[in-house]
Formats: sequence, structure tokens, C-alpha cells
Amino acid sequence: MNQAGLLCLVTAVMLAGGVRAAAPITVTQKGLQFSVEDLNVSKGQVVVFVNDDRTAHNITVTGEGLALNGGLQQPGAEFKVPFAKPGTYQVSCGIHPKMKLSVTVK
Ligand SMILES: [Cu+2]
Repeated sequence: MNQAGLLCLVTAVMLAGGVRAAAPITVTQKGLQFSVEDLNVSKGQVVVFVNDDRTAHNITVTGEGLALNGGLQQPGAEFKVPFAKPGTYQVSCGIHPKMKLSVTVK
């Protein structure tokens, strides 16, 4: 096998081996709660927060040095959060304090 062939093979193995981040996970907000209370994701995985309520929400994400505020999220809107760093994160709603979700990134 020549060098170009070897490079091709290495690339194919990397792609097949899940070097790419896992597919996005969707979490919905409905009835003033998140669809799950605890979530495990892989490093680099994206969580898509969908507002399935008739009222606006405000996603906040804190943990591992991250402090993210998604702003006002209207009904039907999506908010995507990539979790790049392993650790534990708290997701909540700035408008509805009872809405809480814990995300563990491995
Ligand atoms: Cu809310």
C-alpha cells in the first residue's frame, strides 16, 4: 500500500471509530419542566433545547467555568448548546426557577 492509500485507510478508520462527536440530543421544555432531570452526554455532543411550551423560557447553563445565558426563548424556538468540556453542568430556566436539569459530560 502506498502512502496515499494508507492515509485513506487511517481516515476511514477514524471516521468509523466515532472520532466525530455523537449526534445531537434533544431536550424539550413542556409543562414548565425539562423532559429529563439528568442527562449524560459525550464530550463535544450538542444538546438541543426545544421550547414546547406556550410561554417563553430562558436557558442558563453553568458549570466547569461555563456561564451561558440563552436569553429569551420563545415558544417553538431551539437553543443549541455544545458541551465541549467533561464535567457536571446545571441547566435551569431564568424565568421558572423550578426547572432544573443536570448534565454530565464524559
Ligand atoms: Cu422557563
